[in-house]
Parts: sequence; C-alpha cells; structure tokens
Amino acid sequence: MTSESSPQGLDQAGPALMNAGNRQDRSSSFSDTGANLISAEDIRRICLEAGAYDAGFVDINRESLAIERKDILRVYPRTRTIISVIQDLNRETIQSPARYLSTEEFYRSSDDLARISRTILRRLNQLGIRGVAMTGAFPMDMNKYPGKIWDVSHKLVAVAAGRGHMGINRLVLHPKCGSCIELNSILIDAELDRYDHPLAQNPCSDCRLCVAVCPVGAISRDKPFDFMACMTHSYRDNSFGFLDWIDAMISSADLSAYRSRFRDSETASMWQSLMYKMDFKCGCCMAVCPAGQDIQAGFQERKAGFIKEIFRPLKDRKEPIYVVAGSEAEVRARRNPNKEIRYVGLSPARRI
Ligand code: B12
Ligand code: SF4
Ligand code: SF4
Repeated sequence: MTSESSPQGLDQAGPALMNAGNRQDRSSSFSDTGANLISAEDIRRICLEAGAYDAGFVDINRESLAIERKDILRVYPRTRTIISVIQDLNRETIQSPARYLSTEEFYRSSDDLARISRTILRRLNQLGIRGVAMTGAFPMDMNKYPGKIWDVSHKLVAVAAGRGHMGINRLVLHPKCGSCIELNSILIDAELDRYDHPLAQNPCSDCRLCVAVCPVGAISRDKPFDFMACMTHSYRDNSFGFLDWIDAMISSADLSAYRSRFRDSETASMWQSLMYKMDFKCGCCMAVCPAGQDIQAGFQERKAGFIKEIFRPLKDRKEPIYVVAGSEAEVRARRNPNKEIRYVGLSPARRI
C-alpha cells in the first residue's frame, strides 16, 4: 500500500468524525440533508498532519464568495465547503536581492502545497468525503485568456476562512507570518459543524513600504491595483511576455531588430523560464511587508535596520523594468535612476 492509500493519522481522525461510517455510501445517493455534519476540528487536524501551516473553512453560500460561486460549482458541482490551505514561505529567501532564489522558494513551496492539498484530499476520500484540490496558480484555463483564467480566488477564500486579510499590497496577510504565504483551496462535498469567519483585525500596519518599493506603481493606498503594470513587469516571461516574444521573432526584419526587443540576456531568461519554471521578475511587495506577529515586533524595534537591509537593496537594485510605452508604469519606473526601462512591445491588437 502506498502512503496515500493508507494515510498516516487516519485511524486517529476516523472515529472522531461524526457519522463518518455512513459517509462511505454517500456518493451514490447524494442529497444533502445536512444530517451528517463533519467535525471541522478533525478536518483541521488532518490538514495540519498533512503538513499545512494553517487551514480554515468556508461554506459555499457565503456572501463574500458570490462572485466566485459559479466558477467553483462549474469545477465541482457538489461543493459544500471550501478548505483554505496555507503554506508558509521562508521569509529570508523571499527578501533576498537574488530574485531567482525567491522564485525558487515560490515554486518549491507551490509543489509542497500541491502535495499537501492532495494528501488532505486522499485522507478525506478515505472517510467518504469527495472533492477537488485546485492549483495554487498555474496551470489555469487558457481558453479564457486574457480574461479570468483562474476559477477560484484563493485570496477571497482565505479571507472568508479567517486566515488573514488583504493588505494594501493586495496580498493576504496572515496574522502570524504576514505576506510570506502561498494559498490553495480544496472544494469538498461535505458540510461541517462549524465554519470560520473573517478576522476582526487586518494585520496591515499601513506602513506603505509596498507602495514605495513597487517599481511600476501598481500599488496605491487609494486606487485599484494596477494589474497590467504588475503583470507586464513581474510576469515578463509569462503568457503575456511570451506572446511578445513570438511577435518579436516573427515581425523583426533581422537579428539586430530582434535584439533591440530581446537582447541575449532576455532570450536566455525566456529559455530559463521554459526550461525550469517562469522567472518572477519582482515580488518585492511581499518581501518588504512587515505585517504579522513573526516580524512586526522586530520591525518596530529596528525599523532603520530593516529599511537598510531589506528595503533599500530591493528598491535600489539595478535591473530592467518592463513597461508598456506611455503607461503610468513607465512614468513611475523612470523616477528611479537604478531602473532601466524596457518596453514590452505588444501590437495594439494584443493588448488587454
Ligand atoms: C491573477 C493573479 C495575479 C495577477 C493579478 C494580481 C491581483 N491582485 O489580482 C498578477 C499577475 C499581477 C499577480 C501578481 C502576483 N501574485 Co498572483 N495571483 C493571481 C491569481 C491567479 C488570482 C488573483 C485574484 O484572485 N484576483 C482577483 C482580484 C480581483 O483580486 P484583487 O485585485 O485583490 O481585488 C479583490 C479584493 O482584493 C478586493 N480589493 C480590491 N482592492 C482592494 C484593496 C484593499 C486594501 C483590500 C483590503 C481589498 C481590495 O476587491 C477585489 C474584488 O473582489 C492568484 C491564484 C488564485 N487562483 O487565486 C495568485 C496569487 C494571488 N498571487 C500570489 C502572488 C504571491 C503573486 C506575486 C507576489 C507573484 C510575484 N512574485 O510577482 C505578485 C504580487 C502582486 C500583488 N501585489 O498582488 C499569491 C498571493 C499569496 C498571498 N499572500 O496573498 C496567490 C494567491 C497565488 C498562491 N497560490 O499563493 N497575480
Ligand atoms: S510584484 Fe512587484 S510589480 Fe507587482 S505589485 Fe508587487 S512590487 Fe509591484
Ligand atoms: S507593506 Fe505595510 S502597507 Fe503594505 S501591506 Fe504590508 S503592512 Fe500593509
């Protein structure tokens, strides 16, 4: 037997689940009477035993998930509960000016989170609970590109499940480990005896370091998040940049015209992204955020040191910044002499 088919800890969790024995036949006659409620505490224990840093639960009818409900039910029509699964990241790696290490931390943690989510689901399967584990980010539904290619917004689920609140940087800030988390959601067919609710307090301290560090001005306290500015830069090697790359290859008259749009280091970066996984060009709004108990006390005591050691090396990092010509992002990026403007030259027909 594999460890998945005989999960560790199942025998401890099993007897404690209310009416768990009845649930084995539930799939053949699914009509939710609400009679067989599952213990949220037991499911939480299964999540933590599987390696999750934290987990919370939301019912499918929650008002704050109204805009997600149709997509959630399309993915899994029997969804009754959504489990928000949280994985913490190693903060020091996320903060390093060696951004390729930060990229690696994202991906290794995503892999862990995917494995943890599947382990949780297989344990629940053993108890007669069925469901679907989402992906943390990619792959998504590219038939919907350039629209809403994701089906479940893990941020909205995590907030509804009381795992944190969105800060000014638009990331979910966990009360303990702040912004340095990745999220996933598991859709299950069971109703629980208790659900979680949004936290009373937002861990965001309004320090605005995220606003100051963003090289393209995507984050502001009062304006909506500039999705395009962030995506054009940080996701240079993603779908949007990839289309630009194909454009450049097809429409350049010769090699020097191509190299004016993609110099060798940029072609090499695209190669690396295709070979390994997409290189994030930024993520600085996560790196500089001092929210969360693990970091907030130390930050308050030695703010100047934090600015010098963490904020300045990222803010002053010499690097290319990718913008659409004439955008507000270009204006913002030009204010920092350490940044070199590089245009993403998508033809107007391709711009979102
Ligand atoms: C699309 C997407 C992007 C897009 C758009 C980002 C965005 N803000 O939506 C782009 C490509 C720009 C992006 C970039 C990044 N992303 Co991203 N992305 C996603 C994805 C696929 C969906 C995000 C989503 O739900 N958007 C919906 C929009 C509408 O949400 P929103 O802008 O926050 O607005 C809603 C609410 O926030 C609220 N709202 C709006 N404004 C404000 C303002 C305040 C102050 C508050 C409180 C609320 C609020 O109302 C809006 C409507 O409901 C998720 C994975 C997933 N399936 O959930 C990952 C995800 C959100 N990304 C993540 C990460 C880590 C990143 C990057 C750091 C990656 C990087 N290294 O560059 C950057 C950070 C950018 C940022 N500061 O948000 C993590 C976030 C983890 C966390 N701690 O929250 C996720 C959850 C992936 C994961 N599995 O962990 N991302
Ligand atoms: S990832 Fe970078 S570009 Fe995107 S919002 Fe954060 S700081 Fe700005
Ligand atoms: S950096 Fe400061 S303002 Fe931005 S989200 Fe974090 S705590 Fe809030």
